[in-house]
Amino acid sequence: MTPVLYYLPPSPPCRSVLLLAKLIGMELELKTLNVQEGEQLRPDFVALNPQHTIPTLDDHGLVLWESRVILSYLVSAYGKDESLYPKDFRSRAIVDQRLHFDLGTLYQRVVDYYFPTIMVGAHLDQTKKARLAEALGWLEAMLKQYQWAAANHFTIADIALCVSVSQTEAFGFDLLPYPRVRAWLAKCKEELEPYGYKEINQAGADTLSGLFRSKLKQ
Ligand SMILES: N[C@@H](CCC(=O)N[C@@H](CS)C(=O)NCC(=O)O)C(=O)O
Repeated sequence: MTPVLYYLPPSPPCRSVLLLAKLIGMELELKTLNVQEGEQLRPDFVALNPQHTIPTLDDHGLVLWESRVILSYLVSAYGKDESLYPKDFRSRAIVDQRLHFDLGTLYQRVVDYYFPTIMVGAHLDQTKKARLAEALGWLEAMLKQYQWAAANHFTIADIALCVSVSQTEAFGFDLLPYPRVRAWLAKCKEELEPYGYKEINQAGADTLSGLFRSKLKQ
């Protein structure tokens, strides 16, 4: 049986899972859950994932949510080799650090700055903008270490971070002060191009950005 993914195309964490599935060449049975219409609150879905977030993966009764955990699980379960999520514990620790940085800091600051406008048309908050700029500065410093975000080869940290930074770019955030981030983002786009980058990630980023801009005008 094919693993089931509950998702919505423009959702950034869902996009990272879709990109990885294409990259490792695995099938997913996609079930759309429209969180803008509250479908995630359906009792059958809450019974599966009490936190009612997408993406949620159901792999033969193993139910996982939190996109970065889904990424590492899918590489372990379905990846052809370990390079995307190295088994060596020192190498893996760096990938995990970048994934946690994305979850708790970078992507969180993207959400904090942009989502109040998307959700309720709130004005943009300059303090939150400065916090996002600070997080991008930290990523800029991290990118000095390796050729990619967490190693000298492409890993799942690049996928998660690429979704966050490309969303920031689509929202129109000024990335000029971060030359390493811009060069790395261009490399990620090239790397993921054969795996549906435009259809999966750019299209979703543009949809969310369109929503943001429409709310900004109101
Ligand atoms: N940290 C989570 C975030 C998941 C998340 O918040 N997803 C949103 C859609 S982008 C959602 O499910 N919202 C509906 C809800 O929380 O009820 C991840 O990376 O999977």
